[in-house]
Parts: sequence; C-alpha cells; structure tokens
Amino acid sequence: MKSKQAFLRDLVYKFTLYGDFLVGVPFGMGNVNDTYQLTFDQGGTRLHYILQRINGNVFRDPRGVMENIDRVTAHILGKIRAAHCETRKRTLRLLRNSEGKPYVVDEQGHYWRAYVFVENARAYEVLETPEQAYRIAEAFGAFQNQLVDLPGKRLNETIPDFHNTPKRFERLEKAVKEDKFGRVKEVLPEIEFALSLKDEAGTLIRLNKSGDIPERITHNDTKSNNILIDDLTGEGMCVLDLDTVMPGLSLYDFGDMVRSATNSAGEDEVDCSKVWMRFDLYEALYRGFISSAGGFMTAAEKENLPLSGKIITTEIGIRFLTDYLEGDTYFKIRRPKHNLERCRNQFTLVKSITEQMAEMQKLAKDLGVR
Ligand code: GN1
Ligand code: MG
Repeated sequence: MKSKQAFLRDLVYKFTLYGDFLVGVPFGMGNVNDTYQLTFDQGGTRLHYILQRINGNVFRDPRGVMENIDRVTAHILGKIRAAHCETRKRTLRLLRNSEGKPYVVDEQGHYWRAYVFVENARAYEVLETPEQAYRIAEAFGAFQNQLVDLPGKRLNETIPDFHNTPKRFERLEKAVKEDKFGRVKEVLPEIEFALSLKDEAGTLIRLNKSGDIPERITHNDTKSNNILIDDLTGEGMCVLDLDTVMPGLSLYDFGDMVRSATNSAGEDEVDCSKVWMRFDLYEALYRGFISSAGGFMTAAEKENLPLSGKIITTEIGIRFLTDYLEGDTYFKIRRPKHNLERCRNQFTLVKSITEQMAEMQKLAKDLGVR
C-alpha cells in the first residue's frame, strides 16, 4: 500500500502548482474535514499549501460546496482588489486541477481541495484579549457585508436545515425515543435541560418565518478559530472554513461567535467549573460586529443579538448530545465520552449566558443600538 506521504503527494500534484512536494502533516482542530499542511520547495523557497478532504458523510454534495466556495472567494477577491488592498491574507485562494476545477477526486471517490496557505497569521482556539474578539466579529461582519451583493443564483444549501434549531430538537427527541445505544439513562438531566429551552430556541426561525428577520448569505460556522488574525497587526484577516457559507440568518453567525469566543475555557474543556461566558469578550464581539454589520442589519436583528448566543449554544449542545445518543457518527471524537463532555460544556455556557442576559441587554441599550 502507498504511504500516506506518497498518497498526499500524488493527490496534490493533480492541482496546478509549481515546486516539489516535501512533506504533509495533519493541521488544525476541525471536527468534520481532514486537513493537512503541505510543504513545497519552489526554486529554493519553502511554500505551504492546505489540502483538505471534504467529509462526504456530512457534505452530501461536495461539488455544490465547491461551487459556493468558488463563487464566494472570487467575489470577495474582486472586492478586495477594487479597494486596492493587499489580497494575500484577506481571502482563501483555491488551487485548480488541469481542467480548471477547484477539487480533485481520489480513487475512493473522496473530494479534496487545496488552498494557498496564509503565512504570518493564525487562528485562536481560546481567545486571549477583547481586542481579538473585536477583530473577529468585525471580520465576520465584514464577510457578510461583502456578500450582500453576490450576483447570480441563490447559493446551494450545503447542509439543509443546518441552523434550523426546532429540527435539531426533533432529531434529539427521535434519538431519545430510539435510544439505540442505551445511553439515555446516563443523560437524563441533560435531556431535561435541553427540553426546557426548546421553545425559546425556536425564536430566530419563527422570526424568519414571520418575515421579521431576512435570509442573507452567512458563514454558519463562525467559530473564533475560523478567522486568521494577522501576527503583526492583530487584524482579523482571512475567513476560513467556507463549507457552510449558504443562505442563513445573520444572527446565527453572531451567536456562534458568542458561543465559541466568549467561552472562558473553550468547548473541549471537561471541567465545567472552568466554563463561563466572559462578558468582556462578549462586549468586544458586540461592538466589533455592530461596526461592520450594523449598517445593513434590521431593527429585529439588532434586538435579538443578545439572545442569539444562547440559542446557538443550545443548538450545538443538543447536536453533541444527539450525536452521543446516536453512537458518535457525526463529530470526530478523541475519547469515548467526548460528545457528552462537549454537550455539558455547552450547557454550562448556556446557563452562564442566561445569568448575564440582563447585562447583555443593558449593553445594547447603553450603546444605543437599535
Ligand atoms: C463543526 O469542523 P468544525 O470544527 O469547523 C461543525 C459546526 C460546529 C462545530 C463545533 C459542518 O465545525 O457546526 O459548531 O463543529 N460543522 C459542521 O465545534 O457540522
Ligand atoms: Mg466547519
């Protein structure tokens, strides 16, 4: 059998690039796709690329995913160029194969894509300063703003009902009923807690159905580690992980920043006594998002910014719980109870957000956001 290195080398050579493959190593903390950083020698200079295998179990239409990413990155590149900014750190750049397609398919039918690696910038799992939170929210807000005028047809829904929180509850309830792995008895308090949040968690979807908050083009996976922060300037630069860029609600993007960026210990922390929402980081996120997205958001969107963090933290918590009950088939796990631990971490954060909701509402009022 081919070695892993030979496999990666042969695969990446199907993309149009120059230079010689040296080595590929696993990269990043994704829960879904497989990511490698590849080092090349090009005329005596070391260059890096990112090579990623799209998880076909999660993304059933990889070509649809790549079509979206191709359109979105091309549009953003055009905007950056029009603003006469330096492009190299500000958007992902896809490589193409000999037919001009932004992916290659391996012998087993898996889809792979490759990006130019962005140097001198990094993604943070746990944020260190409010400045970083501000920059992240500013960058995700700017990303939505850049896509407001994306021409052409509606983007493909790469995962249907991805942030349909009521449907996520239906799936949890089904998993509880079926109890295929006999795990329900172990998680009764978590199920009860989840169900107590069910009604409120449907708020954003209800507001969308009633026409109060609009569909937009959104990122849908705005974890703090999906932005590269410039090592030199501290600016939020390149938005990563574009698989779920599709029609969605702006508030789910803000909410997922709150979920991921304000967690004092990060979503993998097992000791829940270390988990709470850092208000200083929330405030910075709020200010940063308003600075870049405030111009296009409607009053109903602004009004629900504080609640959005609670809703999506609930949603991701129940997704981890559901995956645990279904036998850990969706998220990659690194230990047997990883999904349950993640769920408990998220529910602890939900409680902390709830405790601080009045203060969050007060901040909106004090800043005069409406
Ligand atoms: C997954 O793979 P990653 O870490 O970018 C998931 C997100 C969750 C996140 C939780 C396509 O994202 O929705 O919020 O894990 N992505 C998908 O860490 O399901
Ligand atoms: Mg992702």
